[in-house]
Amino acid sequence: MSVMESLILQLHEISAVKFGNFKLKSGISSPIYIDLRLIVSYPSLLRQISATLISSLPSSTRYDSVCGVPYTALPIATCVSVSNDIPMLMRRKEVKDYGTSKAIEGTFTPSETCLIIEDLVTSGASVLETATPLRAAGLVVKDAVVLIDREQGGRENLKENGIELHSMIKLSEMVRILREKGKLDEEMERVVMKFLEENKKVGVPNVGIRVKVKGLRYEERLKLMKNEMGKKLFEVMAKKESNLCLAADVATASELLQIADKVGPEICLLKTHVDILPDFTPDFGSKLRAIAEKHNFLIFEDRKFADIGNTVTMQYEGGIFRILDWADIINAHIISGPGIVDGLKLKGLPRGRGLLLLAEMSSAGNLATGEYTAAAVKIAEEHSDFVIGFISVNPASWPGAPVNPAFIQATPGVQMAKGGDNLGQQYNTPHSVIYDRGSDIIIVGRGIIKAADPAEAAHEYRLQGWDAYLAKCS
Ligand code: S5P
Repeated sequence: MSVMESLILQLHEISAVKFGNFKLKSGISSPIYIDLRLIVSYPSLLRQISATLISSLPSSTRYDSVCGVPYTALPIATCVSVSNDIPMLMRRKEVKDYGTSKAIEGTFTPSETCLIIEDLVTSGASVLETATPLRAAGLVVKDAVVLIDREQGGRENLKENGIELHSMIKLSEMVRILREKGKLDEEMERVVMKFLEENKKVGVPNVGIRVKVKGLRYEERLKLMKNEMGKKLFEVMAKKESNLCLAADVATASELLQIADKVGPEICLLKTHVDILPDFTPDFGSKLRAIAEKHNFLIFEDRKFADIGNTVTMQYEGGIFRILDWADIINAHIISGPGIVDGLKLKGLPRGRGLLLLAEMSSAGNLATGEYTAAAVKIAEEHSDFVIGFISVNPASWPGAPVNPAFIQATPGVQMAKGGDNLGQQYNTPHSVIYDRGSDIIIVGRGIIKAADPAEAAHEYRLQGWDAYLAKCS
């Protein structure tokens, strides 16, 4: 008899798996009932389950710690931790709103990988409820291992959220083995299999499953950020109570300097498109920097570099604009691959600069979606000394969401009302961008520049952006 068969028989023996007619929590009646809470009373079985769970993982699975989904999987995770000498983390089911108000107990370093352990997966929702706060604390969650997979869409839902589900046993296999061992008759097997088949939701993933967690404050996230300019941006945001970036797309350099001075007190960041300024002169950078220092904001040249590494080093440093000399932050597409980041980093990192990667775009029909967005996240993780975050639109919807909180999300396409322009731009409100879509910085252009009083409009955007941030943190 295989180890698996023996485990299944033991689970049946202790009545952790029962056949009959049961009313489930959801109200439906089921011919099969599984209650794995009982296993704590059978230490030998608990030990065998824990060992088999770990040995059922592909050998390529890497993790620094384990975390059980409360409560049933907690003893299993503890057992795995103790017998394999792997540190364990605990997720609080009820986050205390006092004291340390920690969602995750245990010691860890952000960007370490945590394996989730669960007893039974149906839709995958409870695994996500544990993955989300782990991710929000800066941990990487890529795999979950489960004792029994009910095959009701959990695998697909988790995949949608960037988590691979490894199951020790699928429920249909379990039923088949118990039938083979004479633990249920043919009629009951038929009834159970029919029930499982009818309740199968495989292939119809419930992509709506998302879990919202309290956001970390900038002061906390600053500690996770590796790049000095990124730290400085968090500092400015916290100090000025502003997550507003002005997209200063005005007609001339002199107009730009004027609006920078007027709107300066409201913003954490000022974004330029230096190549649209007909009156650009080499002292533009130093003039803008003086205003930035006066009002304590950072300068972001929205150059959207896109070429190979070698070319962008020259575009960044040279030409008429000499962007490297005056822009604190730049951005790049990742269409050319990670070499672009290496190239920009070569010049930018020694000067203390930071880079945002374009992971998504705000314009209708753009191609920066799905795997492209995921590739941007991967490149960012690999270059977190230089990359400070992303240009994004809806980071809360990304497969690995929430994204590593070390990274800053900056979102264009923001106005007071949803809508768009007639060239494909699409707008969302400050609240929806920060609160619902999980971004950090609202990038506002025409909403401010075209307002009758840009400084007053900027003030209003700042208050709305800040309120949404506070709401997210509470
Ligand atoms: O996907 C993007 C990326 C950027 S950086 N969509 C954008 O609109 N932007 C920039 O944000 C764009 O170049 C412009 O400077 C600003 C949006 O301006 P608005 O006037 O539509 O608010």
